Amino acid sequence: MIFDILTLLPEVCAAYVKASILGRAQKAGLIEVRMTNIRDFAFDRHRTVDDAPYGGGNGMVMKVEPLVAALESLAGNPRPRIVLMAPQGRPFDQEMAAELAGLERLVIICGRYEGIDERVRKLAVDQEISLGDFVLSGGELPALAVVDAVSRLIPGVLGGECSASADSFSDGLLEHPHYTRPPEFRGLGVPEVLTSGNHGAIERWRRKESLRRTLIKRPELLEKAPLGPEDHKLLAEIRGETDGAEPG
Ligand code: 9D3
Repeated sequence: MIFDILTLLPEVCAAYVKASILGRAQKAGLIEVRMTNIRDFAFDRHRTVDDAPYGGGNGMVMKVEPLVAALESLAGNPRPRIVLMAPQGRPFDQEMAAELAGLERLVIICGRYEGIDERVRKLAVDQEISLGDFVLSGGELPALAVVDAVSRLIPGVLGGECSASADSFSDGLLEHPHYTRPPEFRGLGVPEVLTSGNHGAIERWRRKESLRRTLIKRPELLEKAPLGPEDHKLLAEIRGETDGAEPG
């Protein structure tokens, strides 16, 4: 899969790609993450990419011409999907990641300043994606989050150590607690079942703790999660227990 990130901070994006699992995936030829510097498509002597808003007001707006020229520099047949990272977009989730992972190419526009000229949206943008309801300084971190989440779903990107389908959220639940050595730390031990060697009991415990965490921290996820009869039994057990010790 080929990702094109249109940004005013290509070095920031490149550094993350290089230092992360994405760099390995790129070396292995599984993905390609390309950066386009929007400023390279500015047309004046000062390489201007922003301007004051029509109608007045604070802040600057990203100009339409450099952005559209940058988009048009990315040849593509068929035309790739073009998404804009924007606070008013649809909140990103694992389902969107899975849908995007089915594409051969994805173009991601990162905004800076107060926003982009609305005509970019009208002319070129297929989809707007937000990372959530908080204010960042630009779309670069969200774009990298999308590239990361989508890449993890491409076969081979996770080096077999764990498949993305075993991840939290792929089954709609939060993950169970994890433990590794030492067996005791500052008076805190490890649940006995995990050292019992009883793999059936371990699986049952993990499923139950996944359900417990989801019930306590993100109860709304339980409504969408595909639950079986065994899960409902475990949930009934959990609801019958007095000790629900999980930090919110
Ligand atoms: C004072 C500025 N804004 C009103 C709250 C508008 C605004 C414009 C541009 C706010 C943030 C930004 C830059 N953010 C993004 O480009 C962005 C973003 C985000 O800020 N939060 C969550 N997801 C995203 S995706 C892109």
